[in-house]
Amino acid sequence: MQSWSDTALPTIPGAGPPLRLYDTADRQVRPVTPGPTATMYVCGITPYDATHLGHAATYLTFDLVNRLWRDAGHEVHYVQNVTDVDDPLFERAARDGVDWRDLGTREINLFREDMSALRVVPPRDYIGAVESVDEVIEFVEKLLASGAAYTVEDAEYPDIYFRADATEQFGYESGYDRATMDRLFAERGGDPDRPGKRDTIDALLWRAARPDEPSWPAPFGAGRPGWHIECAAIALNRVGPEFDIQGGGSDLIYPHHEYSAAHAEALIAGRRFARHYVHAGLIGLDGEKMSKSRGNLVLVSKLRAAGVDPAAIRLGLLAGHYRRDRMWTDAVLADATTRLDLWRRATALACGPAAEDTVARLRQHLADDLDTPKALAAVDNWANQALNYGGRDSAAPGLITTAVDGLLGVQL
Ligand code: 5CA
Ligand code: ZN
Repeated sequence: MQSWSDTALPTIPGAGPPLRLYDTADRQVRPVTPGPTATMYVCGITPYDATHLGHAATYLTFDLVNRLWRDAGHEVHYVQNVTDVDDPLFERAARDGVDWRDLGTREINLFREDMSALRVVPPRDYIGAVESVDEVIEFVEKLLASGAAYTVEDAEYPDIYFRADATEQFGYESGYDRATMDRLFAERGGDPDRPGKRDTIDALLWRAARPDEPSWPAPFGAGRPGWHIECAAIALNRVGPEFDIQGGGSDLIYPHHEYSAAHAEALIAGRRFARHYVHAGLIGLDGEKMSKSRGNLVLVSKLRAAGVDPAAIRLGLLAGHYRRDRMWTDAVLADATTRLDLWRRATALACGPAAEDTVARLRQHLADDLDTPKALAAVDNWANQALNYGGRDSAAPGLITTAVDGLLGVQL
């Protein structure tokens, strides 16, 4: 499906150190080592409601990765999905008396507008689950043929499941013990009590057709894709095994990314699905997790409609480190607005202190596991110097404007 409008990236003089990121699977910060074309897959939205600041924070995190790679001269093959067939969509559509496809289309359009306003560099491939059903069918066939998948004995609804023990390394991505897996599997959309499963944590690959649910014909029986196989198929078919980064919020560490990796790895024996598994911390509101089910969402579109500058939203979300769970509060937005004003006043000056060193530090901090608090502080420092003590470099305000635009996506 169509992505959103592209954002032109300026060329920034100089170069920075190579990017290092924390890998959830290996539990350490280590270098990301892309080839000439860097590859990234980030889990996209389930479009039954508007983009909130938690989604935005996750996409901004990976937007920084994209910008750093481009700054380092890489081409970037960035893929993102849209889970446009799933229970929450049907439930919301039924509640509101609309067609689930229309609901999805509406929310995807709003998401595109939000991403464009936030100046998030669009993915090259933006792929809906509906568009990728054929790919999923092919994968399920192969998993059935190899014995990694099985059909439950249920004449009415012969659902297909994936054996959690199909790959030896299962569990390496999250590193969770069995008790934690059991708990999170039940909490995050799994069905441990489904009769006929060999193991309670075997995950759904193909849900046999039910009345009043959309379904697609398949050689193993009509139905619709499970969640994890959708991302496994879309990623593997576009960026292949051992792509550089699999990304998403930390709520996806288990089961979603564990099973996406396991499904794929059952098909690509011996190779790892992604080289780095990178997870953004969760954004909450005033002490509570922000989620659709709790109804405490701060929507990007609402903030925009209220006249909040998208650059201030970016700065507010980047003020905390991406891996930390953090709150969105009025104070976060007020601080971001003050900072934006500081940067704008300083870069509007005709001259300032030399900026090369600040740009070097900006690149260094970002390359160090996206240390945005330090990166923003380096720019604050330059801006305060410029405003308080002046400077004679007439190129400096322009250089800062370009670097902040290219690396942080903040337009001054
Ligand atoms: N469609 C699936 C992924 S395949 C899904 O999780 N959709 S979602 O709409 O629930 O979330 C979209 C993205 O935002 C995911 O990467 C998710 O991890 C992330 N996300 C959701 N809630 C938050 C939050 N409160 N803070 C940070 N990121 C979040
Ligand atoms: Zn996903």
